[in-house]
Amino acid sequence: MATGQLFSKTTQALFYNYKQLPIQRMLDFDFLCGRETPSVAGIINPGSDGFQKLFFGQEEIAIPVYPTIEAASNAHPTADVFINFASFRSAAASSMSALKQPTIRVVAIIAEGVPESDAKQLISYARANNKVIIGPATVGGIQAGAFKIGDTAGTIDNIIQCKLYRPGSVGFVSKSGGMSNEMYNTIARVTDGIYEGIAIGGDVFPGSTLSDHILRFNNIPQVKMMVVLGELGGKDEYSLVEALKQGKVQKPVVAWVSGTCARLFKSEVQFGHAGAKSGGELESAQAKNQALKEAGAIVPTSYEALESAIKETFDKLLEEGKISPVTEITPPLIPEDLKTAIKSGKVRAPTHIISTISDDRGEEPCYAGVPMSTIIEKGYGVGDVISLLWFKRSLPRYCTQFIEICIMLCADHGPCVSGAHNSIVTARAGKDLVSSLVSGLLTIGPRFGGAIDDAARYFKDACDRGLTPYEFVEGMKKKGIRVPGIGHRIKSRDNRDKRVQLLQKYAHTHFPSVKYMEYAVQVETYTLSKANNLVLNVDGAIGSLFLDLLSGSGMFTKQEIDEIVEIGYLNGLFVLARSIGLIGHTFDQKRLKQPLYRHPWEDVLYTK
Ligand code: Q5B
Repeated sequence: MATGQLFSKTTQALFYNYKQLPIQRMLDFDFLCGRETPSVAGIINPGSDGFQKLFFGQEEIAIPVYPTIEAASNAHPTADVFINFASFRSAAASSMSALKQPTIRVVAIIAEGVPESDAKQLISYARANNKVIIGPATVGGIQAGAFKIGDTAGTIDNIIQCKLYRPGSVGFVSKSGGMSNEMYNTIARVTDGIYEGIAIGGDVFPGSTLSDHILRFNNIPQVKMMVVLGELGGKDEYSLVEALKQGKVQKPVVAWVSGTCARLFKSEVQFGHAGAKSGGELESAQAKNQALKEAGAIVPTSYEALESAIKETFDKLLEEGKISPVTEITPPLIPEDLKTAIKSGKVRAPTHIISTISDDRGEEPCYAGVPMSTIIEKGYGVGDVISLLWFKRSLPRYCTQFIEICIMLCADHGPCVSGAHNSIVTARAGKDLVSSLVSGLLTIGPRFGGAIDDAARYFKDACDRGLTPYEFVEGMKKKGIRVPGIGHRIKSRDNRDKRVQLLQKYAHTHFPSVKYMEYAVQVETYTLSKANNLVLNVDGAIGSLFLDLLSGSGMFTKQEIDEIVEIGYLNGLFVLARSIGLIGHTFDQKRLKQPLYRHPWEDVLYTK
């Protein structure tokens, strides 16, 4: 392993796999330390690219995302740390690929369960190429006030409590990531704090060892003493014993190997880590503690005594003048996330949208308060769903059936009408379903299919005001307005629209009153006296009958009826219904593999 510093206040990393929380924690730590640049230069999210928005203090920044490790390394040649959040299945391959990048110097592997044979290969490649691996099965490491790997040291509160936002004098290395959090706290209490802390991970074959890091700390002038937390199992601690014996470590080392309780068990014990199992006597915590002590490390009598051993060692260095007091600083406040602040009741924020018809937040979606399961179990139809989502209430069955009849009757009216024609031409131009559908829908308006609302408005106004059909039609003529709901291109007195007749028949049978429809028929009688094709059309029939439904059902107040008519709900019925036909025409053209449509010259009058 290279001697000395692994990280600095300008170190940048490439982060493998997009994990929002650990990346945000790194950036929050950066802000706390007063870093000028974010410590994450780029994110590798295999197969995708673009940007991810994250916070750097109060500012939102866009961190670039790359599909490959090569692309990220090429784009960020100064980012020399690779933080690998791949799962154990792909961690080895991605780590090897990172080690092979000339720009990458340190690889941290977070995944647990990396196969030992893969770990050995990674280690031998790293050693041969003078690179450093931290992990696998690690939380990572931290250089106080400078750089932090992923979730190391936990929450921002913990980091502040452990004073990790500024450097102290203690180099710390442990196997366990969880215990390192505990130790950061202990060290902060009894010393001037951590300079650097590394968790090497609990696997049998760690990428870098306890002694690798102790020897490195020994070369860092700012580190004045070291703390080591080993654990039973394996022989890693003995390389530290050797280094101590050979006098390679000149700074005081306080060490403890945990797992002394293993002897209380009759059989072999496996602790949390893959490497933490009581093997032979040599691998026991007692033997390792003894060997470390004999080699010159300061080894307390128990874990409980570790804190005072660290304190005594630190105080001695202080007395000897080997440590100058740290200048305390107040770290900046990390702005709280809005979501967290709202959850804790500290702030309130206005919403941007108000919705009253549906709710998808619970166990099942609700339409106007009616759960989806009720809709299915009670056999609701499309008419019921429309009444819930459009009118926000459950209408009587005869009303919802009327809605369904409207939808069925208006679903299509052949290929020659405006909407179908447009959809057909669009589909034949090779456009997709949505484009073809929308192209057809856009023809719906005052002349074609979209006269229902106006028909309802004008019939209601005229009927409520008691105008005779003559007064109404002639009044409209004076204003230059065609009566909406009257007239048809192919239907006439002698060729009545069957749809209108069916709707009228249904209403006569089921509606308590058909006052508005009768008024529309009187208007039709008058317009037919003017021209044969001025029949009550399907828009006029639906418009007038819906007025009867609204006023006769007893489900709407007068004010609500006025609002429905004013807003204009009823063209929605034609839009919804005709979508069915337009989609059908689109599929039909595609199925028939129809070529691009071109209108024939003969059908155009070319004139000047
Ligand atoms: N005149 C529908 O007109 C059409 C008059 C009128 C007074 C009227 C026309 C109209 C109102 C809008 C309406 C819905 C454009 C129709 C639908 C769905 C569909 C479609 C399908 C489907 C037809 C000839 C003479 C002129 C006009 C006068 C015409 N309408 N006067 N009130 N309403 N209606 N739309 O045949 O004196 O000669 O100048 O605008 O309700 O869209 O199947 O095709 O399911 O897809 O082109 O059913 O009636 O008649 O324009 O040549 O007029 O009658 O002023 O008088 P036409 P024009 P004048 S249902």
